Amino acid sequence: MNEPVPGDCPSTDIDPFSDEFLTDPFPFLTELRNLGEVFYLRKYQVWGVARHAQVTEVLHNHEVYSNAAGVGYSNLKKEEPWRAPSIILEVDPPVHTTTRGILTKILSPRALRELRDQFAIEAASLADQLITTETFDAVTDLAQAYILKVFPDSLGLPPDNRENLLTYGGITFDSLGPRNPRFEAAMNRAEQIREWVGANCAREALTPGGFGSKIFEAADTGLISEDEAALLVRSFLTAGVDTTVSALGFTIRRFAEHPEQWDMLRRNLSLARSAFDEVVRIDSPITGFFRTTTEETVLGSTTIPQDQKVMVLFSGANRDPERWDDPDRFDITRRTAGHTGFGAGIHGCAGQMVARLETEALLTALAQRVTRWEVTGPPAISLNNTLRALATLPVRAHQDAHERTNPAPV
Ligand code: OVM
Repeated sequence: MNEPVPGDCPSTDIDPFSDEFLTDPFPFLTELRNLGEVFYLRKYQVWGVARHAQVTEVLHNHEVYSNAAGVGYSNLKKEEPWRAPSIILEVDPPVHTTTRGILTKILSPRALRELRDQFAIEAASLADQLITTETFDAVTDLAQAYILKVFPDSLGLPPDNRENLLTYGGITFDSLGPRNPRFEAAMNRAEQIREWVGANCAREALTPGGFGSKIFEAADTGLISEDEAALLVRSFLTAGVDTTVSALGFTIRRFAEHPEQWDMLRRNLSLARSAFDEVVRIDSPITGFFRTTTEETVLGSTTIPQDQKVMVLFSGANRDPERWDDPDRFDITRRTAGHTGFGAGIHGCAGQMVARLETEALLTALAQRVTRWEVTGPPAISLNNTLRALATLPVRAHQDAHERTNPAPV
């Protein structure tokens, strides 16, 4: 094999797929940023970027930094992929241009307007139910319960066995890492779920009016084939559940830690949107994706050869002190534009408007009912090669009577 020579590029033994890194990546991300504009991850023989400037530079140059070899560690052009590659994420233009165009239309703010009321109804109903329980798990009872209701409903999926979506998302995000025990365990789970996923991407499974049937309408006009429509539906199943569940879990933890921010939201519900983006910035559900160089290129002062994997650490860019004032501070009034929690460039999250709409509805319903959050037991982090999330967060949702009628003054 033709080993790349790192030259004067700093290199490191930090392992972004180790338990220690996944448990608390932030000290490691600081180290990686401090190494330089580009670094070389010795254990995996790949390059990496963790500063905001280089992360955005890579993400905005899709011609040199390609997605067609996959966004994980393994090179899909050299290794047998475990599933058919995504026709929106794991491709470059011009294929990407067509599929992205279809999703952009289906997920436009205008198309999403009609979902707002439905999300608000479901959010209010869940919030009402949760406050009668008072103590619950913010991950399973709140984040998962809500997303597994509203997202598959919008897609048009049948109501049964929706927990499989969490399993499938977890498998896919683990599969983007190296072949470590987490990857192998994911492959073992994949077999049991393949058939269910296939069946739920089919035209017959999807109720009219949902995102899924709108994708099949694009097949009816000849823009994509029937098989491609099913693959695009699969992207919704993959990307739309674990990601928002993760963000919601972190949201509740952040507000439990920062009651003054919760008070601020309660006094001004229009902050729900920026609060969610601030969580996506500071907690970055997706740690990072890879790109693959299509030619020899210079990044910072490093020459990277052709056909090399580059790990793009969204979470590093999102805490870069060169870009953000006091980056570790949770501030729901922060101007979060430019965060890379949804990626950036042509592959920037296609579903981010849905995610914002979902979380805005739930945060609003909760802020109207809950006066403060108390964490009542140890939270646990779930270890996944790519997706950072809480596995559990036991909480009490307080509804102090005096505060409910008379919120604290500013
Ligand atoms: C897809 C896909 C897969 C993983 C992640 C993702 C966050 C999308 O299948 O298109 O977006």
